[in-house]
Amino acid sequence: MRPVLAPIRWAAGLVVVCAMGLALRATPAVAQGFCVGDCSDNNEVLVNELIICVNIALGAPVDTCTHCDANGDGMVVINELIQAVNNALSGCGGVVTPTTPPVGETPTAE
Ligand SMILES: [Ca+2]
Ligand SMILES: [Ca+2]
Repeated sequence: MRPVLAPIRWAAGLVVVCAMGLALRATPAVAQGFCVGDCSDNNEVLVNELIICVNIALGAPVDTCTHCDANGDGMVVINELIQAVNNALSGCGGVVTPTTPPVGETPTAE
């Protein structure tokens, strides 16, 4: 990959994640006793923490911020990025177990 493409790839990924977070805006999600995406453990998710999570999803080491990895499987995938974005938008106040909608149902906004 040419170096000039890396920032474009990163920005495109962040835009996609933010758009999905807005589309699926839901109750704040806290899994495993921590707020997903809250790398600094201060009960809020900031843009720099979302960037860290996106970077982990793109291949950075997960130990950069283990709070991006909601299920502790050593990877950060799209649903975890969405949780982090939702927590950034709505706060870390709720205690909700991540769920997957039943087959045939689509997530609803609010
Ligand atoms: Ca934080
Ligand atoms: Ca994970």
